[in-house]
Order: sequence, then structure tokens, then C-alpha cells
Amino acid sequence: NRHKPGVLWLTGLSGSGKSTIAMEVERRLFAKGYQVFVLDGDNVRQGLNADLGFSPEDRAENVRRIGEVAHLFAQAGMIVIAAFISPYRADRDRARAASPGLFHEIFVKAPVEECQRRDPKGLYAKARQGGIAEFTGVTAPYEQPVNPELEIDTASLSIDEAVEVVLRYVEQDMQR
Ligand code: GGZ
Repeated sequence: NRHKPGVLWLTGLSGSGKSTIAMEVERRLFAKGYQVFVLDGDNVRQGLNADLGFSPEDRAENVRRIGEVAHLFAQAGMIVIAAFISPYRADRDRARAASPGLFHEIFVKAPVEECQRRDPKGLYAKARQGGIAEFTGVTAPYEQPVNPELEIDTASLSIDEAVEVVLRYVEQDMQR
């Protein structure tokens, strides 16, 4: 294949659109013959990281393991799309260091007020009522990326437009 391997690391709040964008980018790249695979909470927190919760320490370990797994996939020649809140800058920087030269940080940006309005799983409401401890954006911090390779404002872009931005990036920056 003509594409380079790499890790597209999507970071952002719950409800920002990370997983939706990741799945659609995967579908579109796969249709073009790319070797691509999504890592997200659904396939990682159920299995590999089923022992981890949401304390700062557990999130750090969650992101550390995902960073290592993403690097293994990239070594196998794949484009990995990792979609995790990954709220701590230091944890993301460690994931970057695990995939030297292969890491692309994509900030999926939406104000917390917008994510609360969307609240597709009712988690923000539950968190505000005290039903979820340490919920990102409510009772736990989110540290915005400083110099991400890409920033996608999902409050002003549709999902389709956001997907196009990522596809354009892959076509411009990840070709051999
Ligand atoms: C944040 C939580 C929490 C807490 C459960 N804080 O929107 P979702 O439901 O489907 O995605 C969120 C997911 C976050 O897991 P990550 O592995 O991406 O987090 S991190 O990178 O910070 O380790 C949310 C759900 O898990 N969830 N409890 N307290 N999100």
C-alpha cells in the first residue's frame, strides 16, 4: 500500500464526536484499500483494560497501554485510529513518545456545554446528579492539547465535514 503507518490519536470530551468520526474515517479509508483499525473504549475498556477505572492513575495506565498497542499496530503497517478522552497532556505525550515519528494528535474540540447538550448517553446528567464520580468536564479535568497536528471543531462542523478534514490530512501527510 502507498500509505505510511501511523497513529491518529483522537482526544476530546465525552460526546465530542471522537468515536463517530473514528468509525467513519475507518470505513472510508478501508474502502480505499488502507490498512486501518479503530481502538476505542468499546473494544479496549471491555477487554485489555477491563481492570481499569477512571481515577487519574487508571486513566494514565489506560492511555499508556493503548499507546503501546497502537505502536504495535503501526509497526505492522497499519493506520490506527485511537479515540479516547485521554484528558491528561502528560499521558498523551507518553503515547506520542511510544510511537516516535508516527503519532498524530487530533483534538476533537467541542465546548463542554455543547457536549452536555448532546449528552447522547445521559452521562453528563448522571454525573451532575452525583451518579458518576470523576466525570470528565464535570468533576474531572480535561487538559486541551497545546500543539495538536489537527484540530476539529465539532460545534461548527458536521460529522461529514469533520471526517473530510481527517481524510484530507491522511491524504496529505501520510503518503509514502
Ligand atoms: C469520563 C467516563 C467516565 C468518567 C465512564 N469520565 O461517552 P462514552 O462514555 O461512551 O465515553 C466515555 C468513556 C471514556 O473512556 P476513555 O477510555 O476514553 O477515558 S480516558 O481516556 O479518560 O481513560 C464515557 C465512559 O467511558 N465513562 N465513566 N468518570 N468518561
